[in-house]
Amino acid sequence: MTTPPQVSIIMGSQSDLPVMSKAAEFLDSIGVDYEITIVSAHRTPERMVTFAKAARGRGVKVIIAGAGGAAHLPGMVASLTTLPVIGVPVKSSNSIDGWDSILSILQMPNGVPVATVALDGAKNAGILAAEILGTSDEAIADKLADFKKKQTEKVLDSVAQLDRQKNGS
Ligand code: RP5
Repeated sequence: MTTPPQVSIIMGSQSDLPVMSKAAEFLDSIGVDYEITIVSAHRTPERMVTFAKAARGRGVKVIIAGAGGAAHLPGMVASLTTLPVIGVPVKSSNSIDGWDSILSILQMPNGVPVATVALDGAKNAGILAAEILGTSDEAIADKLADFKKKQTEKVLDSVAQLDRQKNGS
């Protein structure tokens, strides 16, 4: 029997995939299984309801939901499940300047939180999803610690390189 994916990545349209694939790439990089699909709040509302109601029972632990423009998907999914929902505002072709999707996802009313990352910030959504899983999974927490250590080292390498250039060595 295969283990169900712990992270579900959903997006409002195929056109969101270039942004949302960054969440998938991060989860791949640390070996966290996920599913990825399209669920549109406006064009497939019944699919959205079915997805959100079934996710917890299928073993999903965290939902990452991305959408652009009038971005109802993350909030509507959050209203239908007790799973944590991480929202990714997408600067889509129908966005005015991205603020429409940011505010649609960020400004949820009391009672229905969506953990909103930056505009097009799907990589951070992947990291946050892994951090949530890492609270009860030491192996994932260790991989996240390694990821953070490496990104710190990368910056320190750049600092050392700049210092060498400045000193002409
Ligand atoms: C939203 O409308 C989607 O999430 C997407 O960001 C945006 C544009 O969708 P398409 O017209 O490209 O399918 O629902």
